Amino acid sequence: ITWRFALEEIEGSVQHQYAETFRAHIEELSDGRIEVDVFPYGSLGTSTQLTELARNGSVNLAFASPGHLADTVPESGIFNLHFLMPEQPEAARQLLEDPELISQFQQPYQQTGLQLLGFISEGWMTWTANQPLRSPDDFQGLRIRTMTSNMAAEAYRAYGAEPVQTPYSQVYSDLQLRKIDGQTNPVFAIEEMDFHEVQTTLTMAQASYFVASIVSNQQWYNNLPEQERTWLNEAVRDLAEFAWDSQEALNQQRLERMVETGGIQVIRLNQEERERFRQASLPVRDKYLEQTGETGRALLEFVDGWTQR
Ligand code: 6CS
Repeated sequence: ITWRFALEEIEGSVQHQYAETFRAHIEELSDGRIEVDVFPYGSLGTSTQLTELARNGSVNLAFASPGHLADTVPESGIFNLHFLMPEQPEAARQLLEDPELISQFQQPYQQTGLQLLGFISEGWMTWTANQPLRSPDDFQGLRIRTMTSNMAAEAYRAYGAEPVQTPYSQVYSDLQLRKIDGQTNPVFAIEEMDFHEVQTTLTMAQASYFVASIVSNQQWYNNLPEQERTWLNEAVRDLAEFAWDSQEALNQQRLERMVETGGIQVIRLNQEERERFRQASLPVRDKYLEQTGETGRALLEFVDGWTQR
């Protein structure tokens, strides 16, 4: 038996490390009966296309980042909101693993033919440009590339930017050709996609975590023999801690590498600077509620509750 697992990231990435570990774990649990075929980003298409492949069953498993997915599953757009998740890494990890959170999301995912298996974080989103981005003033008219969903763009429109929504594979050349001024991603991704070659400055605002969902085709999931479904759920649960630790390590290593090679200047915002962004980000929550209604309100309250603990 072979399970096909599609990734939104290239070899060596957080998603790739996850998938390779998942593959080994499933093979072990099933005593070699189940093999996992991993497809790194590239041949199968953009994130949005991967989601289509998961919905129509061409692949069994896929990563689906809310930054792209929110146009299909509006509720998932909550992860595009800034200054919402708990800032402490341990709290953020526990929130993402909370079965109550997963179950609140289940129906919105299922409506599109996807079974949500879990969330992982890939670290803080950072901002790159050819200038520091210390306040919303620095964002005025900035053509910043965001992931393709509207919610992903709204977060930056609120700062005064002119977001450009494009697939991941297009970002490097758009930066190089100066079609865009900046982009936003976790550190590891900036390094592996070589964005630091075409950007001078990396600003760390700790405004939002990059969150990805792990999904499967819903019908495939429902039709799995019970034993296999158990292994699948077990593997996702068992890998949660690994996922968190591996993204932390990868982000750390690659930041050091970029700084050492003089690839990019790093700026960390202080609390006062962050507060200005937080204030500017708040109206985006209403946009989220407009698109998600009661389900969205419940999710927002749930996440807020975690943050205020
Ligand atoms: O920026 C993007 O589009 C992509 N970034 C990461 C880190 N993972 C997948 C996503 O598609």
